[in-house]
Amino acid sequence: MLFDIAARFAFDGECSDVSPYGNGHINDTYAVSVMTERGRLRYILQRLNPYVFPDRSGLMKNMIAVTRFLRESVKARGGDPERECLRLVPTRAGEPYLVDGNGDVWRATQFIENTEAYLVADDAEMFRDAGRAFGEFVAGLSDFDASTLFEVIPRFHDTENRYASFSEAVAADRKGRLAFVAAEREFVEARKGDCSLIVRALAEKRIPVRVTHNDTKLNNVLIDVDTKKSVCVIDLDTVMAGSMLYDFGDGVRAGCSTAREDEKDLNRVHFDTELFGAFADGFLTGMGDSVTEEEIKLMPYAARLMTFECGMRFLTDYLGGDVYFKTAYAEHNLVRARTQFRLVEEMEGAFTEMQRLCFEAAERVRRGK
Ligand code: ADP
Ligand code: GN1
Ligand code: MG
Repeated sequence: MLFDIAARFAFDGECSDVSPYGNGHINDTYAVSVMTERGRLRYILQRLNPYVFPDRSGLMKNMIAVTRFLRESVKARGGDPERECLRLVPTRAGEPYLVDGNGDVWRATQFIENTEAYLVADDAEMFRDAGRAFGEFVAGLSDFDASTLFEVIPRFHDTENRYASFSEAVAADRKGRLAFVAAEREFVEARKGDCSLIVRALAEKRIPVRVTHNDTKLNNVLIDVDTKKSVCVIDLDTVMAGSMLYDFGDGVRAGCSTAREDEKDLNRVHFDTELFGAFADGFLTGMGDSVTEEEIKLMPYAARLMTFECGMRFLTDYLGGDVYFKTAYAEHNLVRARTQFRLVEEMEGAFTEMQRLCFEAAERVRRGK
């Protein structure tokens, strides 16, 4: 069946292997090997998650428009568009993606070789450069008209709305799991007041609406295995109108931890301020001079809030029966929620330092280092 799907894409040769690939929580991702006269070539084949993305044609329209635009941005700054931008491989029928007999949507992209998606950064330099790549991503789309993008997941980073979904899951307690999460529930409820921070700033036009990635975890940027430099931002499913604070905050959430997102031993989970300072520096460098004072001021808050939001989403999914994120065992979403809340607690303790690090990074970038 997978071979049949793969055979319908215009790959450069005969398919010799299709194997599950990567650590994404949403789509089914496979690496496809094909044999050509030049040797083995690889592609990425993905089945888009129909539960998470009810309108996959809208999603694909966004991806086509965004990759086309980004390719030109990469060329304009003298980069290599084949490595620094995803390239969709069409079907043999000439379509940009495939809809199979079950209504499933499949897409293929060129495999970007000699790169890796990291779950935890090796060091601050690697993470600084990931920040640079995510910041450049936002800057590279600054002339893209946000209003032309389809809203793939409505209110994706509307934390107030995420809180409402959490409250609904608590009230429904569909799986009888509420009894196991008293401490986590209390943690979330004590921070309800934080949820309005970014949505209000956007609504009151204190910060600009930009085209943003919205899912800037470290393993959504491919990193060159030799140079350790970030080569290509991937996972463009959630590119929508948003705030740079979403991208900065989510990047910090995912990358400033000393452990993996699903580490069970909380003694290993710490918020690393050195990594935070490096990411802030890289992100602001990548964004260039378009960033506003208000955005800079809110960056530390956004880091805390995006981490809190993600923890709340994991907890909501745990209560709802693990219907959204892929899980490997029954407590997986709860374990993930706990790591996020541990990070939030530590960020609260380190907040003044985070503010200082952000302002210093902004100052350095302003002075051109
Ligand atoms: P998900 O939405 O499920 O996270 P992604 O699009 O992020 O799906 O893909 C999952 C993983 O597959 C990535 O973390 C990365 O390891 C790998 N991957 C995706 N696209 C490519 C590509 N073009 N080249 C190499 N690896 C890729
Ligand atoms: C999901 O698709 P992936 O695995 O890169 C999720 C993000 C979460 C992240 C938590 C579309 O990202 O929002 O922050 O898991 N993507 C979607 O690890 O919901
Ligand atoms: Mg991903």
